[in-house]
Amino acid sequence: MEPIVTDATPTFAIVGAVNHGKSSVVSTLAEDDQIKISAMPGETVECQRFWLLDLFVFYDTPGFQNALEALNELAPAAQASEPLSVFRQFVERHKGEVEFEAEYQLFQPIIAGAGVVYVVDGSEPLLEIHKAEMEILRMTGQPRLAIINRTGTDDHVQDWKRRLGLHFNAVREFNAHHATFANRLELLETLAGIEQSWKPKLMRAVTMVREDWEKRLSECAEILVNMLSDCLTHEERTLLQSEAQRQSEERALTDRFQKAICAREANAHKAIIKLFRHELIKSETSAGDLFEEGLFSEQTWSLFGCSQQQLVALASVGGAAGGAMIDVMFGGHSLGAFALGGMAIGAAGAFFAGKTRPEIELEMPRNMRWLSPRLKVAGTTLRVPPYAALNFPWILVDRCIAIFHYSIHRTHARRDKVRINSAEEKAKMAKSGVSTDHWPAGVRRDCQKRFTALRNGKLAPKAREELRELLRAQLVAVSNS
Ligand SMILES: Nc1nc2c(ncn2[C@@H]2O[C@H](COP(=O)(O)OP(=O)(O)O)[C@@H](O)[C@H]2O)c(=O)[nH]1
Ligand SMILES: [Mg+2]
Repeated sequence: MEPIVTDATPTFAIVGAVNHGKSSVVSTLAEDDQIKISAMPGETVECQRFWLLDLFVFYDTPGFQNALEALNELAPAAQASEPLSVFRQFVERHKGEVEFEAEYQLFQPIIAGAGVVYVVDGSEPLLEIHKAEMEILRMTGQPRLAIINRTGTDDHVQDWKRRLGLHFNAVREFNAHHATFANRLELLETLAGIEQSWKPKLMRAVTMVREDWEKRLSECAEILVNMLSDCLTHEERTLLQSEAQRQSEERALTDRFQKAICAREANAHKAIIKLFRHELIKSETSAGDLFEEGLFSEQTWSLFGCSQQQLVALASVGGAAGGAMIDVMFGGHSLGAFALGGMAIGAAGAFFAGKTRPEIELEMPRNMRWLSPRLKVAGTTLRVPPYAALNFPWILVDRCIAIFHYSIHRTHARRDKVRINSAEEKAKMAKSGVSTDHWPAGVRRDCQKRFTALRNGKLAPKAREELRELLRAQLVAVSNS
């Protein structure tokens, strides 16, 4: 849906030489990955309007086509009391002409009052034609910012900087493919500073962009809490039809359990991606999994979540968790005394609280548990109880953090295929210290308490809010990383 923008909405025309990254800069600033970007020059043939919320308008333009000729004709603007009127006459004179088609397009928003953002590729050399472009833009008299965006490895940045400094109110380096939210905000703040009379309005808009981001982080934390609450309490039941079919029914039930959890997790991932306005991040499988490795794969369990040592430390947090865990470990046999011993977790305990995925257990109907298979009768209920593995919530959280980390670090200028490799993404998260095994131990303990409460179905609204706040603070840390 188009936001409501008015003539008073701060507006900028993104101009520059063809193929220097104009559309890429617009995509990144407007968080729009549907804008046409191409290695082929001349893809953008007319001005197109894009928005960042209802706070900024950006015109993507075709760039210059015939700057040297245009400069000759526009020279009187340098002395004119109202320079834009010279541009207006130029546009009227050349309407429909092939020679100045691009200039005709790109001057339109500027004549209407837009500020100018001139995008140059710092990996390309500075040519005479670019000097003409800069001169034309200077003559508009409109507030002007220059952005140096490098698309290749060659480095002509210093040449560009020296020259741009003569013609523009501000010059900034900006990488359309790798800019973080902080980089974007900084650029918008710079835009706000280039014209005194625009500053109050633009700074208000910048504040609102920041608030919108914070709101999105809170919403993301809410997505996590909801997913955890569903996944940690989910169970499946079925009526056992006949003893003969018990094995296949058990298999079908655990399968159903696994699918339901995976679908719930995939929904959370989708919601996060949507929150950060990515259309190109989508699953290629019908199961909706964005990772190459599924939630219940051994690789996922060895990579994500907490370390073995951290899990052992967490096993005693939150009351019954340790006991419940060990109970499940021994197939539901009551080992209360053993559990109360708490930390007496041996090799088997370490397995359950470890980096290997424990089996999904099936609960035998109470009255049948001690009967011999021969005596078990049809008509009883089979149940997969909520999955008690200690690392389970941590793996869910860690994978969501991975999706979040990927989404906020992938700018909307990227058009390459999405491929989330668990090992690669986890390594990136670890490097910036944001995966759950890098969280402060106190935060992990605080979260663990709430996970236990969630599992017991006792998470009061207050505790839920506390968990959301704990997770939100970690998302802020990821966002700042
Ligand atoms: N590696 C890299 N490539 C970029 C960057 N910005 C633009 N490009 C590439 O440069 C080419 C031209 O970009 P585009 O935005 O369409 O330029 P425009 O013609 O000025 O609108 C495309 O192939 C982009 O993928 C960048 O920051 N990094
Ligand atoms: Mg373009």
